[in-house]
Amino acid sequence: METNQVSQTPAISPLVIRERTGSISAAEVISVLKGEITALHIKQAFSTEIADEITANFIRSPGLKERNDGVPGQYVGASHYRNDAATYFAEAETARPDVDALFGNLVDPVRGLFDALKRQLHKQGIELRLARSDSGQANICRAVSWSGGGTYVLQPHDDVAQVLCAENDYELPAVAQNTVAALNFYPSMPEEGGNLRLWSHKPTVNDRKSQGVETTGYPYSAAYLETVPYRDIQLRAGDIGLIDGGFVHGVTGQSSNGRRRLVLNSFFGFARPDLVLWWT
Ligand SMILES: O=C(O)CCC(=O)C(=O)O
Ligand SMILES: [Fe+2]
Repeated sequence: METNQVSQTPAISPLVIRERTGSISAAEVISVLKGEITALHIKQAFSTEIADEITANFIRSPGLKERNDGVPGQYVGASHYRNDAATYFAEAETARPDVDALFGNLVDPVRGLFDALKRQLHKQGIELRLARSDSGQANICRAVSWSGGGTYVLQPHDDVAQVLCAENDYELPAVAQNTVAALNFYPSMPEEGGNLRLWSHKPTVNDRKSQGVETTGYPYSAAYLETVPYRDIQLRAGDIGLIDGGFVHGVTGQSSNGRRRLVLNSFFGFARPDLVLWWT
């Protein structure tokens, strides 16, 4: 009993948050990868014209689907979450034309960041590439509009459990030993809410076990997080949020009328000292 209770008291890890307006730099991205920054919030990082066109393309996409994996939301693209590698990479291949079509004739800002980071890492002798298997390779991003009701449209979770517990046929589990960086571009945001809430806590395997979320990292209860300080990152369309996905985070409730919230999401991290993998 005693030890159980101890393991259920979340340890506090400080948040290092950098917020500014402008363009994201590869050097800052690498600081997140190295665990020096917990969250990087770049305001007005891409134009509202691009943001609006991506949003319009998402809404009319023939590839728009309802998630059926217990996390409420609509999406275009593929998620490795709770999928074996064969399923994920096959879905990624099928969805690629729909993901590409989100950007129409635009210069894709996610691809722009991927390419810049690839060049920067290459100078340091590090390869950046999409995760892959015999059945295909990951897409550059997936687009998601969360639709949970109540306090959170996306419940508090971490992004590491799903990587650590990815099956053997994935290249990904090695990345869970390092920072799992979660990259989010926001083409559309509601009038109110929809902010990214980041708790000062990086769960361990034992923490996850105690909460019954060992393989998913989702969702952490309000009771578990009660004593943990948090910060809200206030987002607007055109912003980028890059976080250490090992910290518990979630998306706050949003106004239900008006603009919907849309995120372009990708994950990346070191699989080896000379290899960074990128997936969705
Ligand atoms: O939508 C967001 O701001 C965060 C998304 C997220 O945490 C995830 O996809 O794991
Ligand atoms: Fe997440």
